[in-house]
Amino acid sequence: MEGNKFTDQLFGKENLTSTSASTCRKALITGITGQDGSYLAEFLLEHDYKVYGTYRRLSTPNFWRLQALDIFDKVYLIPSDLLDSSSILEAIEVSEPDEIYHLAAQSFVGASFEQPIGAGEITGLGTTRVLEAIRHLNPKIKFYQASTSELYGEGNSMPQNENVPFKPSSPYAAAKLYAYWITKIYREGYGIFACNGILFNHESPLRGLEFVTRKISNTAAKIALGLEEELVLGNLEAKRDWGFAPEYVESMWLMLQQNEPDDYVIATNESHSVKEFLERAFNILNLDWHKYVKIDQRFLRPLDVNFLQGNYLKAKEKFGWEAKIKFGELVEIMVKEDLSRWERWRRGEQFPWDAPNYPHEGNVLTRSLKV
Ligand code: NDP
Ligand code: GDR
Repeated sequence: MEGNKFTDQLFGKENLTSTSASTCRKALITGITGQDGSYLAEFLLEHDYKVYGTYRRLSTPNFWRLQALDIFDKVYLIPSDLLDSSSILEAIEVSEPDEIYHLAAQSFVGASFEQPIGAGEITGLGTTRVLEAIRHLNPKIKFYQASTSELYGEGNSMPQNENVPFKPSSPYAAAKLYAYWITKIYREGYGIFACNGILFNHESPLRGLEFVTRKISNTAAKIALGLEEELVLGNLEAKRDWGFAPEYVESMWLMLQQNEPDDYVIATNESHSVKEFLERAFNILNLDWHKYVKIDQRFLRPLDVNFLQGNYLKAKEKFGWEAKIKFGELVEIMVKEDLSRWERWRRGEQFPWDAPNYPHEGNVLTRSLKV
């Protein structure tokens, strides 16, 4: 098998405890339809895994990311919902995985203020449902939990590493805190090989449109082409440690290849504000963002996290992971891809892509988004 160039160069095969991934191992990804799920599926396929993924039955199919990466026909799909334990049991029984990457969650922090109970049920308890299924069916399955920098919350010491205490600031983060601890509890209590990847924000052209980076890259591209007139945002001062998603999913895999299960921060150790993202995105398009951006209280959260920056030294020392694509290049990748998509759309091309079907935010109503 030809190894993945990025991983082989960066990490060296000597860091891997098990095989060089040449035998056909099986992985189950919960949330394979999401940004990380689809990139991880691509990565694991490149490493000769047989890849299974869970998806929710929806009235309209949502496989555009798998189609965009041209792997839709290469993965096995299993219907399953985190609210339904029996469907999780079934997914594990059907796939008999060596590794489970638990990525499924209600992942939008803003929405967790609107649906706090769902956040707890899906993002929190959903993790226990998967771990319980592992405990009952096969405790030898390795488990990756998608933990998050949101655990650190507001007003913490910085840059944040694995020893900084958590102070969650949203229902999402509170649910993820529960999931973080239940992962440790199953590791220490039942000997399950379970790892928390504490990943800081990671973005890509496959990012959901409600997240601020893709909202900016997509709307800026439309403005440049005369398809949109303004971009309405909330807190421009918030700072995040933004990396590139395809690099981050590799760290998930690396965590599960170590001798012992552990928890790791994955980040770039750089922090930039939403305003800096705006500036960079509009500059790439030769536009002045001040002319197009409006601030609306409706996009402010009841609580927000204003500063995140991750110290990933442990992951670097343990398995050589390091982000290559930093802020400036990340913005450029996203803006150029959204621009190219809208240009192709104007030419009448059809390809897997979410934006044309996305509702205009002016049409979306919630308590905080009341007009
Ligand atoms: P996405 O929102 O793109 O994907 C989330 C996935 O979860 C989708 O496949 C979604 O399915 C699925 N899902 C949602 N609710 C349920 C449910 N009730 N039952 C089963 N599946 C469900 O998120 P990302 O790919 O960006 O993130 C992956 C994970 O990593 C999430 O847990 C997120 O919280 C966490 N994380 C993400 C970071 C980031 O910056 N991206 C940083 C740190 C952590 P559907 O397509 O049907 O909606
Ligand atoms: P985040 O990402 O909350 O960090 O969670 P998001 O892109 O939603 O917000 C980042 C920051 O930008 C500010 N902001 C806006 N956000 C959105 N979505 N829309 C706006 O119009 C807007 N204006 C300003 C926000 O207030 C915030 O401060 C992401 C998710 O992927 C989580 O699942 C993951 O755990 C964390 O990253 C790490």
